[in-house]
Amino acid sequence: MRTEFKSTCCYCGVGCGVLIETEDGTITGLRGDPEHPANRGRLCTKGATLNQTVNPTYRLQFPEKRMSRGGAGQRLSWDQALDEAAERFAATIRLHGPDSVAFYISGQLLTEDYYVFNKLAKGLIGTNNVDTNSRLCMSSAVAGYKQTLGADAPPCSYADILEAKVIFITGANPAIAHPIIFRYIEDAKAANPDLKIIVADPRRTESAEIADLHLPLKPGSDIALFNGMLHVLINEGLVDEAYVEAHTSGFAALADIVKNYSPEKVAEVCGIPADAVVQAARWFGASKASLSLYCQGLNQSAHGTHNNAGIIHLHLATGQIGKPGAGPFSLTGQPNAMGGREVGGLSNLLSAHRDLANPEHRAEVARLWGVPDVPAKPGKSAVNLFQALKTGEIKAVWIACTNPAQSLPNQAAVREALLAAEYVVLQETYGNTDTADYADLLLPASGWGEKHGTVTNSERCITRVQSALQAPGEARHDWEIVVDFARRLGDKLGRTDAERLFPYADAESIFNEHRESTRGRDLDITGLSYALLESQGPQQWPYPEGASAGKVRLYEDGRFPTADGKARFVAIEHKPTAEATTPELPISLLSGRMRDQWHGMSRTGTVPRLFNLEDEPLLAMHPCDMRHRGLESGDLAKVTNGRGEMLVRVGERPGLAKGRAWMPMHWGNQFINTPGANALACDAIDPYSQQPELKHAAVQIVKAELSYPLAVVRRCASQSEALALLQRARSALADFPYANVGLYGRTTPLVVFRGASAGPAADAEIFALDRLFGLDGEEGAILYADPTRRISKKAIAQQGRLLGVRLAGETQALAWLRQAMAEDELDVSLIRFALAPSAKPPVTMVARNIVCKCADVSDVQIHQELEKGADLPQLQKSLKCGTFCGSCVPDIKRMVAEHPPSIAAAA
Ligand SMILES: Nc1nc2c(c(=O)[nH]1)N[C@H]1C(S)=C(S)[C@@H](COP(=O)(O)OP(=O)(O)OC[C@H]3O[C@@H](n4cnc5c(=O)[nH]c(N)nc54)[C@H](O)[C@@H]3O)O[C@H]1N2
Ligand SMILES: Nc1nc2c(c(=O)[nH]1)N[C@H]1C(S)=C(S)[C@@H](COP(=O)(O)OP(=O)(O)OC[C@H]3O[C@@H](n4cnc5c(=O)[nH]c(N)nc54)[C@H](O)[C@@H]3O)O[C@H]1N2
Ligand code: SF4
Ligand SMILES: [Mo]
Repeated sequence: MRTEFKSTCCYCGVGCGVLIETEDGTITGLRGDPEHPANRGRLCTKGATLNQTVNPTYRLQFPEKRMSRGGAGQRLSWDQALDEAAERFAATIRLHGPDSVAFYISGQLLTEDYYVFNKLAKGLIGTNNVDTNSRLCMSSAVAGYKQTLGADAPPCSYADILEAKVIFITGANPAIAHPIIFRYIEDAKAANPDLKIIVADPRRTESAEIADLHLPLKPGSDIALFNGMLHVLINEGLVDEAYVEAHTSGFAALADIVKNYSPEKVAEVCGIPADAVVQAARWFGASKASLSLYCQGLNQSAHGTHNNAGIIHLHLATGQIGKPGAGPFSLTGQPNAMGGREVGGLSNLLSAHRDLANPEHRAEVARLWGVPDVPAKPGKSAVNLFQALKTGEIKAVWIACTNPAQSLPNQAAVREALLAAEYVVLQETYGNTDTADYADLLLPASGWGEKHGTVTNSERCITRVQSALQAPGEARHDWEIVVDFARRLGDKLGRTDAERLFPYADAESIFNEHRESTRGRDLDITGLSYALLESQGPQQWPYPEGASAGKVRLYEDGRFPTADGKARFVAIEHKPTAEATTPELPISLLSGRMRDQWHGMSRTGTVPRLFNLEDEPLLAMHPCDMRHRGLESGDLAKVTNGRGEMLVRVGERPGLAKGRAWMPMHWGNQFINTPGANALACDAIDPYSQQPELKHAAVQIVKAELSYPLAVVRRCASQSEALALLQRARSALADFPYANVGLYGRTTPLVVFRGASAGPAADAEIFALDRLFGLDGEEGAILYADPTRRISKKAIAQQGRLLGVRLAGETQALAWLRQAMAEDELDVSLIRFALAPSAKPPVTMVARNIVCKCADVSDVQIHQELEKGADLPQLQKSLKCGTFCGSCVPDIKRMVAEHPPSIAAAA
């Protein structure tokens, strides 16, 4: 029987609703939930391919004990595994005290999962050592909101995007990182051509394409820009003095500071024209509704809290807050970073936005939980937590739903810390993340589509997530694992209250307890229940008992949750990046996201078509910086600093100013032979939020003299076959100084390997590669060799179709070959071209352009359907193009309009 379940996309903080269709327990369909307020049926590429991540190949299915780190695993029962973990944790706590253990969890857990982790550490064990990957993500936004507005609450809603007259996007690239929000920005621009969009980003990003004004400011110089804009607002009489007077404090002190931030001075500090600063300030201040959207470009900085304060100041000074289309809207990164903040899932927070430093708050939470007290001593935050593991101050760590051996900065130090730890538990959905190599005990968790509970998105909207699928093997829900462990640990510690503290039989009873903890707080959700969320759909907080709707907008009355009810200006000054560039390290390295990959790629990295945009990490550089180093697009470069090094292919990006380089954060040891961007990233932290400066590191870049390239493309019969081959192929990553492996393709999945070495590869090495990819046979083999140039190529065809190609010494054909194989176009007459030394495809091949990137539909396919007389609705039905994010619908409409009526249609 076919059933549809309501859930959410488990990727970004937009929090799109999805409908999962199943038949007899297997997933048969997926679509955007037309009734979900976040997306109204739309999905981006990642959301639209979630069904393709439901593949058990790399899933952890049973608890597993590792005899040595990275060594072979031994299957355990859940009883054995949790007893062992409880014994190890109890022994450590008995010997070294509660602060010798720690939990490092994630903004991708559901609220219920998060709640019990927090209670386990702070309520049962008595340590505040529970921190999360939100420390790498939202903690500066939390601290920025609290310093200025008094509480951690994004005051806006997505609806404000459509009502704004000026949108200021700063330190965010929503076209890539929050695609459905970007669709709203496009809609707003289409509906109101007078809408002014300003983008402040050191790079000319995909989001900057829509901007009326792009400010390519120097990395880390945002405070100077914001203070400079405030300077202009004051000088030009654009400050809303009545609002400042009635609803804020601290303005005079900041006004005094910004006297020194003339547009000319700011132009110098930020490296942008003075006119542009004035223009941005005028637009922002004179508009009826100014909305700002910001994310990691502000947060991931050693002065991230003040970056956040700086943008919020502009709203307070002009009264652009608490009204339609206006406000400082911090975009949340992870799907439930908001939920984590709500339950106090950081080492300095407590349930329901309470502060650990506040004795009353501690007493309230202790009362709610029925424990004598919660510990006062602040816990360790992410970077410090791993440093304490290294020094032995913390001895045992429980990691859940995050991959620190890739995502934390300064990987050499992080990996040393993990090796030094006495005991590492990893609670994961997948067994093949980089952190898994450092675990002593692996616990299988249920994942997307399987889990149930609640999540909160960027606009404070809570959605009930239903479980549609059975988790594979013995995987269990995260909250269940925690509750079971907590009871066993309580037992071993001789605590009689563990059963009482963790009585939950289902996620709903955890939600109900969390709900009670919010009573009377700014995020009061006492009016919500699972039943209400199910019958009436997602709801925004606050939603107190007796309410009939949540709040779309906060602070409409100008009252703020501070002692005097006034918002605060903070006296902030420009600070440079934590690490200055020097003649030895002259390039500022930025890192961030690509549209189709998610963080460490444990899920998106199993879907071939999500590699079609880029299947190899690329370091983007300015053409002058490249020329200066003798680099051309496609060359390999070595990026180094005192923390580490990385070999990476370079590409030209004129949108990047000189002296800057950019690299995606996604690739780690599962796909390349280094830990990736975080081998180099800087671990300096913000003093208030303790968020590390992941966005900026000073590096040197030199040409890597690896003149001998190798490549393999191998067609697979199914996704599972491709994933199995990909796993085996990972063993070859260590064999070449430069190497990467990944997937590619549409209906036909491919595995693609690239390597490079300084001199020609030995015959034995090449043969080993052939064998690894199943290309060592003679049958159907086509060979090409040029021994003088050490070029050797081999293709294997079966039944007139290319099965795989290995190129050594010269790999120019790789780009088109991969494309042709993915489309299954290379018939026997063309196969010989596969071995030709040419970067160009054979002339008889049809070149195609992808029109719908979400459904991966090309112009050729659309023309084929148009020939049959299809119109837009029919195209949407047959090819699914234009049915996801909708951004290609205008292009498809144009193609329909331009297509001559076919004979079939005319008849
Ligand atoms: N496709 C995809 N989407 C994602 C994710 C993903 O992994 N993949 N992850 C999600 C998560 S957890 C997060 S936190 C968000 C992140 O979302 P974003 O923050 O929007 O994305 P990033 O690419 O990390 O960085 C945003 C921009 O900050 C700019 N930037 C760097 N330094 C500075 C600076 O000093 N000042 C200014 N003004 N800008 C600067 C970068 O050039 C970059 O374009 O994305 C979420 N969405
Ligand atoms: N250089 C650089 N580094 C960065 C950033 C950057 O911009 N530049 N951005 C930072 C930011 S903003 C973030 S948010 C972090 C993200 O960094 P991570 O948290 O390390 O990223 P993920 O790969 O999403 O890790 C989540 C893990 O949880 C697993 N998982 C998924 N669902 C479940 C589940 O339901 N239960 C359990 N137990 N496990 C599950 C996934 O398989 C995955 O391995 O990276 C940070 N690191
Ligand atoms: S915008 Fe894309 S990744 Fe983000 S929640 Fe929506 S579908 Fe998922
Ligand atoms: Mo994030």
